[in-house]
Amino acid sequence: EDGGPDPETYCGHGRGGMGEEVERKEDKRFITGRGNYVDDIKKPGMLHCEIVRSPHAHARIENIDGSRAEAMDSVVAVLTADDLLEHDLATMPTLMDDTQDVLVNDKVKFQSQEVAAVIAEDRYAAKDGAQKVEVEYDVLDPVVDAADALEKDAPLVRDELEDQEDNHIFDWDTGDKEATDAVFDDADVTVEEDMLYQRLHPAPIETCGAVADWDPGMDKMTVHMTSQAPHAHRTLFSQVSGIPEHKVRIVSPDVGGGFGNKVPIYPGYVVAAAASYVLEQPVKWIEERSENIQTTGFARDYDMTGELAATEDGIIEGVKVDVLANHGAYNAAAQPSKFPAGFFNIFTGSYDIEAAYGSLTAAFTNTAPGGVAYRCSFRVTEAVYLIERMVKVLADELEMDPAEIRRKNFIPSDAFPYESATGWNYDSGDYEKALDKALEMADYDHYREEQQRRIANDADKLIGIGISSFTEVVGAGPGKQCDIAGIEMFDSADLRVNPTGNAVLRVGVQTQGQGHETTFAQIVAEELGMDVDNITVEHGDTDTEPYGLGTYGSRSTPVAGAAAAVAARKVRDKAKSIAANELEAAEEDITWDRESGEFHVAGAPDRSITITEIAAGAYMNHPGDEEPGLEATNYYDPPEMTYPFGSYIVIVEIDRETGEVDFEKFVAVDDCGNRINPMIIEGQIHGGLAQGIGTAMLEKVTYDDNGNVTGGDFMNYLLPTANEIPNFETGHTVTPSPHHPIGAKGVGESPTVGSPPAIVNAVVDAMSHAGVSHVEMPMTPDVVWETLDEVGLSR
Ligand code: PCD
Repeated sequence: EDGGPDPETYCGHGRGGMGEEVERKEDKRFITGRGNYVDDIKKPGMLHCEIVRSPHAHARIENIDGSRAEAMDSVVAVLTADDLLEHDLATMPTLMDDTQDVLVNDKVKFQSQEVAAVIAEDRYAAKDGAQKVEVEYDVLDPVVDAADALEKDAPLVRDELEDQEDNHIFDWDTGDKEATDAVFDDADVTVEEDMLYQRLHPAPIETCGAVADWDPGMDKMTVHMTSQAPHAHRTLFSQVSGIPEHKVRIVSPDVGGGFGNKVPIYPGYVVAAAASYVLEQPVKWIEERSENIQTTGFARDYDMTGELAATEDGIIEGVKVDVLANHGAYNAAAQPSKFPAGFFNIFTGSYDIEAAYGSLTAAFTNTAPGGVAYRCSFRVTEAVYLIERMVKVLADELEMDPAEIRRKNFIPSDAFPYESATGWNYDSGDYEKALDKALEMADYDHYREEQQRRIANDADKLIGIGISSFTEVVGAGPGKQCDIAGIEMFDSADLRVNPTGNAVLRVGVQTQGQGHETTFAQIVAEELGMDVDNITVEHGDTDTEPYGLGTYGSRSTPVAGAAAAVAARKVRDKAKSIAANELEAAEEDITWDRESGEFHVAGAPDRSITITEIAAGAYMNHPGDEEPGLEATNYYDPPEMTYPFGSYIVIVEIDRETGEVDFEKFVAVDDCGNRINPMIIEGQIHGGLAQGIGTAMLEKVTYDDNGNVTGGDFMNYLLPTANEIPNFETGHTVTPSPHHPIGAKGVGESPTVGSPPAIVNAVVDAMSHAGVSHVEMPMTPDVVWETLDEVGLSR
């Protein structure tokens, strides 16, 4: 009756349940301009906050003079670290146990760091005021590169920390070094490649912002803010401010994209709250684009060396990786506490590899803090890039077809649940099936022939074919393994059915565009036999929603989605007893029919009752031995994570004269287990592939030697536009998660995780006959042309 992971049970039944392409409920307000974002919040007497930022990457503050700003008519206050110190708000904890200045107290550690704040009656005055704040700096030599930062005489970024004598943050390792070394010693073949996963920025359309409103009458702080994790932020806010948690309300209204950027707490939020507390008026802080790129959580910046050991016929026996991670000026990477390198140790990927060893060193530099999980379940993206690139390097070394070598090494579909060499428990997978489907969709053999033909004819345009057969790990908890700042990563759902037969589902996760108002309603529709239009999904208000850890790491479906299904089943159980009462039958004799969504007396299908009639019964004629009402709550701690996977095939054409790369074909086959809404999934894939293309072809946050951000705006940090995005051909296979109540896995991040190696593999593939083994991202035309030129392929 419970459906469980068996995909055959689900078919939506015309009520908008599982698997139906229900139109997104939230789009009505989005496309009619009725969205409600933080900057839409306007409160009576609201003031505006502008942050004064350091032009230097590394400098001691000698003096701050705010008098010229304070003298302006509409400027209400100028705040510095001294003012915050009075309220014990000058620093805040990061999500990785470090302490970050809210406003710089002594030493600036990265360009554009927060130095002072100007509060004014309108935004223009605040901006004008900020320009009038005079700060004297004693400029110091910065260090921006992680390798340089670990040199002996490097400038010390964190001299305020006791016992910190260099820029080293931590060393981490995983796997069995000895066993892996032994495999490498005996191997027929070994390959090695250096690759940088460059610094990226998540760059959501909506920047970060907050409206803080301290109510001295209620002793209550309400903060509307751009949050991917409202409850976790409430707990942290309470800890930082000392305001008891039940007197803090975080509201995350509509969020214009998160992508991991809205998981950390930023100084701007705290400044707005502090200002509202001191001035007893609401204070709004909204970031500009360049402030968002230059100061809020960046992603990646992993400098990796990968190695594979294999037999002559291409069986991979061992993998090794060494990483140098640039964490910026603070350790604020926002990983689950016990995972300093996130889930990077999934780097054995989709392959059954005997031995694996990984090591990593993290360093402080004079750059913005970060290392957030940008469309990435905590460093999975870096791990997938590493292994999928290395498999291509090995295939070239052995002159084997990259599809063939993958097939040889896949974890076989009957080996699940599978434990990897670094200790991950994969729930389910059928990697060969997804690859076969992608090969067919891509017309692989044809393009291989075409590639050879072009080489033979010395054609002006080369063909390259890239494959990535990735596996992800998404859906953190389990609580025993995963926590954020000590709070276990469970999630929650609270379902209340009204007397008239419709329902409200409240969840602890927070949508940022993913369509939860639709898909979560579909889960309930499926499990209760209710029409999807009769279910409203609420999120993002800590005063009303059950506690949850928020949306990132593609965890909403695996964790809160499971909670929603379990809550609905609890309601269904209670509904049975009401049905028995209404139908004057014994409860044991009541069965629920998934297809009709009705409850009936076993053996007498005509004696049936709908969930709407039951809802009325629950309030108007409840059975004597039950409480009135019809509702249930579930806090779901997943037994394991889920492991979505897929195979992507990218076919590029490279112009030997200009180095320009054109996408000839882009095939993406995904498997996220049972699918709730195929149309929403398709949208997720399209968006994520676009971000993968940005990663591979265009995006990089760059710094000069003085620590100036040279890629800190959209003129220099290039996002892909419709012009750069090809037509995607998507496909899917369905391998349900055996432990998820509805057999679903996450999918939101798969395309961004899986596509960059496929794209790089394609570009390399076009030139590998001439000896190219790697091209660094972003593969702009100049980078590609230089590579062509080095191997004598340029025109
Ligand atoms: N689904 C379905 N089915 C399945 C799965 C899934 O249907 N099987 C769907 C759901 O329900 C939703 C979606 O799809 O609606 C997604 O999901 P998931 O995978 O679970 O995820 P989530 O949690 O919800 O979300 C998250 C993600 C992330 S993570 C990111 S980045 C991104 C993505 O999501 N972001 C975003 N996507 C998106 N979209 C949009 N529009 N926006 C945004 O912002 Mo991180 O970690 O944060 O970095």
